[in-house]
Amino acid sequence: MPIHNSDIADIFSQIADFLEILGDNPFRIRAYRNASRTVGSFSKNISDMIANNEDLTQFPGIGKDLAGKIREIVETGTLDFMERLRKKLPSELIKLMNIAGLGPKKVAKLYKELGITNIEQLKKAIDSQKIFELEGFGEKTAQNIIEEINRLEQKESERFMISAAQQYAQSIVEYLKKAEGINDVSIAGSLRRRRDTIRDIDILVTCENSAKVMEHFVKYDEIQKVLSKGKTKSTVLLRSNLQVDVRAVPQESFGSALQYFTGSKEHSIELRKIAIKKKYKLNEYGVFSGDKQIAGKKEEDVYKSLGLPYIEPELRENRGEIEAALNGKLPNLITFGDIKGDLHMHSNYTDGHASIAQMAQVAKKKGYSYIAITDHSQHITVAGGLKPHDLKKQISEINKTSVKGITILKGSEIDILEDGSLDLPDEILKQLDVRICSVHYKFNLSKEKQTQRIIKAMDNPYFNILAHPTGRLINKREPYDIDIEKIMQAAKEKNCILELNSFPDRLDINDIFCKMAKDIGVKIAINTDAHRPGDLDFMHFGIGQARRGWLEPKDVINTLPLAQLKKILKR
Ligand code: DGT
Ligand code: CA
Ligand code: ZN
Repeated sequence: MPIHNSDIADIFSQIADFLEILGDNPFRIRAYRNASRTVGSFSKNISDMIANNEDLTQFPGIGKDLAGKIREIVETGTLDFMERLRKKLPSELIKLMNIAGLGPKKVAKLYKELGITNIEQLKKAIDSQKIFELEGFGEKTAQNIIEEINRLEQKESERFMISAAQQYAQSIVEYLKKAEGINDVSIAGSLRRRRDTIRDIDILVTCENSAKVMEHFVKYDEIQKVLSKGKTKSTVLLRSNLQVDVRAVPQESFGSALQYFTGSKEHSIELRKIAIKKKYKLNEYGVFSGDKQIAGKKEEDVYKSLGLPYIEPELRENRGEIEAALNGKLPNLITFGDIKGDLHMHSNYTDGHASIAQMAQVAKKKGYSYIAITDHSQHITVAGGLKPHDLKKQISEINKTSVKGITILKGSEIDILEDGSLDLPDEILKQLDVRICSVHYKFNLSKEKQTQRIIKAMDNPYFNILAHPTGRLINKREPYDIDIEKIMQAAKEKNCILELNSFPDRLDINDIFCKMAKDIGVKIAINTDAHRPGDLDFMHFGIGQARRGWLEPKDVINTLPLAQLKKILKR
């Protein structure tokens, strides 16, 4: 495994930190800090020099002892001395050093003078004001520590919706592209895998001079705080509290770095097992046979070298994709281009903000050949739900409206009432092309009752699509208690469809349930539930999630041409 100069520098600086906490001799501590600096600013690749048997002691600042330690790091990837020091310290204590503003000196003081080894004890010491007894700990430091602890704790729990993360990431990508000497800029991590929520944004770049790119990055004007800035990696906190990591990687390692930092970790671990079987080494720098890099520049080649076809990022969750790849059974994932129409949207007849014709025009520009207008039914008064009489008016307006090149289907989003009946009489339901049915109240029924309520609704022959089937609102509301598998089985038997609602705070059903639906054989409609023309763009989030759920065009009804779609909607 190639060890970079910065890895060696990190180990020496880690040792200095440990020694400092342990109260070691200041000269020794300084020697390790200097060594870290010397190695970090070295212009040649030390791993290569050692491979060529060059004598390191010919360089200023590197004595025999240090040269020996460097050799040990290059050969083993770590240093026994560091590992031994690490064992002497409580592991929680090492975490304390992650609190920005608490360097090793301060952590050492807390440990030695107050016996503090973890965050809980640190909080107590601040509450009881005991911390002020220590030299160098004033009101301001305490304030900073508290803020930083809160931020770290919040960060553990808080995940951003993909829509927000995507927007922030996109503008940072644009900004990074303006840096001098920049080559590639790519999003990695959970955002590239299109997860519904994102903890932090990972971005990779290749460039001529990474220090300059980092300099440029930390000047981005949305930044609240620069958490760390190095030559090849920087981490910042945006004003929105979203954390962004940018890493510069060598061009010849770009593909493997992209693979590694796209993850998921579980997927990469499985890949590494395959590499080991082939007697290769796989890491973020490349695929290696002995010391020779056999792949790494391109992501495709990383997979190829392991005997695998390319695996799309959305599938990389270790949910069977590697086995499928080995057996030539990867799904032919759906793309936005497969979508022929959107079957769930609202107009200004209810809580939407645009006219029927406006929605149709924007949909037409997306290349769709049909849409369905599905305004709410009467029960949901807060959304201005339509009484049969109003819906009839809408039906006749749709009959009269024509937008060239796109068919407007007559639909409704009908409440499923508590007893499992539908909120509109059959007499009007039968005049519609598409009926979307949803649960909008009484979320707290027992699992059995809620499941029965929905299954009973499907007995109505006009029931087409179960909208946002679990009712979750990301970060706001848990799904209601239902037996989703039973509902899917019922839907399959009765030729009903489940929706994948693409609204970013819903993304309902989720990726796991998409795959379950596919396995059960129940069809999906990927809809936006747009309330304004711009919302029609949410289709991309739905597509990302559908891909995470292994969906193919044939699993999704709104990939069908209109005539075939109509047949399916007839049940
Ligand atoms: P997130 O940020 O929680 O939404 O999810 P990710 O997947 O973006 O996770 P993150 O940001 O912690 O790390 C980004 C990627 O880096 C992750 O998907 C895989 C890779 N990675 C991070 N830590 C490890 C590790 O310990 N082992 C391996 N193999 N990969 C890792
Ligand atoms: Ca991440
Ligand atoms: Zn709706």
